[in-house]
Amino acid sequence: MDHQPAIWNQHAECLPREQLLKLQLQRLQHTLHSVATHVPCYQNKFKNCGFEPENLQTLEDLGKLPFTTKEDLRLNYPYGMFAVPMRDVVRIHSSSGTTGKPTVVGYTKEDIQTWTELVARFMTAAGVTNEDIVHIAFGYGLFTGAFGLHYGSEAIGASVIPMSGGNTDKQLMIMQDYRSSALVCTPSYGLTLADRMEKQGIDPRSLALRVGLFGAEPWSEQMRAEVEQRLDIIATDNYGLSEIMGPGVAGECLCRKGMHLAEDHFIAEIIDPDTGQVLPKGDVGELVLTSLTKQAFPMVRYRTRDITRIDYETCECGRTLARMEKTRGRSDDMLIIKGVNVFPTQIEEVLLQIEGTEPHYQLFIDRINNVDSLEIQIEVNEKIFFDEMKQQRTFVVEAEKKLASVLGVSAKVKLVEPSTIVRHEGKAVRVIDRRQQ
Ligand code: DLL
Repeated sequence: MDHQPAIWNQHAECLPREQLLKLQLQRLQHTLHSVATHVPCYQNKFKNCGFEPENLQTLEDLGKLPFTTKEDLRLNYPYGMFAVPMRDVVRIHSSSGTTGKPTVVGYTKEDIQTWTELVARFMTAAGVTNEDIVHIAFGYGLFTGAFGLHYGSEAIGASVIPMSGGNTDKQLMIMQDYRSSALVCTPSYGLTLADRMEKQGIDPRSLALRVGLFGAEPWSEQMRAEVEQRLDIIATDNYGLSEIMGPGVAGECLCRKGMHLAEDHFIAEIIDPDTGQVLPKGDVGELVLTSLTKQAFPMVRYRTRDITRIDYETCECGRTLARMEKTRGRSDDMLIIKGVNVFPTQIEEVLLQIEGTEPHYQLFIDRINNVDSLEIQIEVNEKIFFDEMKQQRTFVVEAEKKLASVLGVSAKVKLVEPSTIVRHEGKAVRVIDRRQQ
């Protein structure tokens, strides 16, 4: 490594493992007490397996507790999983749920401080300093991406440009004029910016941009190489999910050999997604996370559905925190389209509300000029299919509007004749993902 950046919190990020495990156990006991006292969902879960927080003597005992899933969050919508009264909650964010209702998460003042600290950590690890001008091109709103990186940047003392998403030409103008040096967005939006720059004849070397902090969607090493070459930057990866906090759960240092997990705030387990068994260290499986310091929305053994592997070797950068590999997919059917989480079941629900559609549909996902596109082919009844063009058009526009409002991402609707979507004997093949990450 030719460049050794500062460490944001040397003590926490380089703790000897023995001390880290001790700290995890203390914090875990505290978290279990909190949820057992304040969250009925956990009270029931613990009662059903005869568990009392006092019984937890070692970190391994955590493996005896039941998992928490998105379904639990759905059943307790909106605030049922909160462990503090609303007067202590200072922020609410949310992300897509498996059905119509989103997942709602909350933060206390201290939770926001922890979040800020953890984002500042991985941004520092990626080389961001108070000299940087951080250009945030995530959408500000219920999504955790923009606010998370915003607070982290401010804590570092960098100058933040809260640009928000979209409006690519304006992004480029600001990037040129304001001399943005660190770019924050999804990797695919990074490539969209590169495309537009090429079209406008902007030479990336004429910009001040030097580093990119990309996250919120899966991307490959090939894609990283392309982003780096076309934007003339160093591209780093960071991972998180709303249920656990948002960005800040894990992030790469400049060695870029996996994302350092904030293990002093979360316990990571890898399980076999089919059996739920905890797998030995170093195996590939589904990541399960338990929060250790969160107050408003603690999570015990949350199934992230992300498939990965964890490396416990100390990194060349000196951090002792374990590193998670780039995710290798999901153990459920969630899709990430333009950085937005989409479940096929959400689409099904919308279609069920539209008269004239059959319960047969297929999603085609492509990446055209580095932008994800979603086409939904829907079987409709004969009447609609053979309707006048104008009526058909109205139908399509209505369906697209409804889908966009529920999914948070636009989709092109194509109507197909009854019985044209291939029927499979086993599971229906609903998703044809033609993107190459
Ligand atoms: O995407 C939080 C985030 C924002 C992370 C900005 C990083 C940067 P959700 O919208 O709840 O939260 O989506 C979480 O996105 O379970 C993964 O499947 C996927 N994901 C997030 N980061 C990465 C990444 C935010 N670096 C879901 N690589 C997660 C691959 C990622 N997948």
